[in-house]
Amino acid sequence: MAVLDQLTSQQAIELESKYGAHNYHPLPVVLSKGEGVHVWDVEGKKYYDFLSAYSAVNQGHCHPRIVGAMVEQAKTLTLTSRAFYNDMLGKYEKFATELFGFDKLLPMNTGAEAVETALKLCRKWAYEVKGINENDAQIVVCENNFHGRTTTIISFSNDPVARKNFGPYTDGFIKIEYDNLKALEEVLESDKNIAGFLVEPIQGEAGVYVPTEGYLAAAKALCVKHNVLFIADEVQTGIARTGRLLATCGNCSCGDKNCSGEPEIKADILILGKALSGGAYPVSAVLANDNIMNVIKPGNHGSTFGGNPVAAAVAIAALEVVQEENLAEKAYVLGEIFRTELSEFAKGNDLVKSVRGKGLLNAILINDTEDSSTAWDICMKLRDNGLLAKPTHGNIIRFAPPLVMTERQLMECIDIIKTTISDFKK
Ligand code: IF1
Repeated sequence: MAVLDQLTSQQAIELESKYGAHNYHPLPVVLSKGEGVHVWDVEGKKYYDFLSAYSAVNQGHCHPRIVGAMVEQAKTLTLTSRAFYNDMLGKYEKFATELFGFDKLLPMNTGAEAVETALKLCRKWAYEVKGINENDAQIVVCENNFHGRTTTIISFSNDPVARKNFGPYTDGFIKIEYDNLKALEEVLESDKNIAGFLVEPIQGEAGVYVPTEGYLAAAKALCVKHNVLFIADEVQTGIARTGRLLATCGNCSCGDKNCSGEPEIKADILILGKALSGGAYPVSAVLANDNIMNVIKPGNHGSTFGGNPVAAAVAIAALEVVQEENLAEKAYVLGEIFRTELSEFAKGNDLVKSVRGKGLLNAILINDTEDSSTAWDICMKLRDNGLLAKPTHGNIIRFAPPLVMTERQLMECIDIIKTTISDFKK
């Protein structure tokens, strides 16, 4: 068999199983093509994608505008390293900082790298601006967080699967309950060495856990009171997914009318990834104002690929698509329809306990024990019926389609989901 011969699904799965590390347990479907809200497997079967590569493909698969920008730039200049300037990075930094309302951007590649960057930035600020004694800084994080896979990040995870036997762990993190203001207040009042509070506006891995209304704004106010940096990990919630440009966005300059009425919860440090490139390329970023970002000096931090011209071109195009196609607005409207329809359905179906989410980041809770395979088995049936979704911890199914979906397509998908669950036999 030549290396690039066309494979069957079974052959592709066998190759990965034999030659690849077993760090994933994918749904058995082998994809070879994507366009908009659809993906196709190697046998040519077409599916609706309800994962969107964990919310990276918000702009839809292979968006021609984004791919066009990538190809054009790839033919011109791909990488200079940051040892030299390139003529795309500054344009991207200006565009993105103006859009999100920050003075500066630090470019990285993956979400975890951007989280690491934010943690380093927060600590350095704590020593050099806030005046915490060296090595004493603490960063408050939430239970059931997911921020990535590096050694430091898993040090403050409480998922045993992600953590066990990867120690020794990095110090300097205090874990409190998510969505618990009292817990945050207590820790901020009892410890003078707190530099930052790192939080996901909606906890994705924990099963699309939406905090109580007002929690984030009140948490931010507590941070302001105690001179602690509010660090928003919007790697997953960011870039229109939850029906606003950012989940922490309020009456800002993004032009999104669904923001009005909601308070803006302006992060001190904003972490973006995933959809910043529309899934075409690994692009992540940390944004902050000068009083924070200026603690970073040459040599303190960097990355060979971070800020490369292809990444810059791709990110500009990806953000332009979000604006021009009103993706925040679409996610808002479609999300309302999705939750209304499925909540109604859940009332008459024993298998679905409830539906939750914001915009097009939603999940249904399956009525079964946490360790049963029901959610997985339903996802297999959904696959058979042409819709791809993935179960997450504790019998929850996440539904996060690309935001470029039409209302008609969404109704068709809701129909597939309802029929599949109605017909499901344990
Ligand atoms: C995997 C979940 C999603 C993230 C937040 C940082 C990162 C992520 C809030 C790191 C990444 C992913 C990675 C993915 C599974 C996944 C995920 F199920 F674990 F929770 F999206 F829902 N901050 N999330 O959600 O970004 O380094 O991966 O670019 O396979 O591990 P990354």
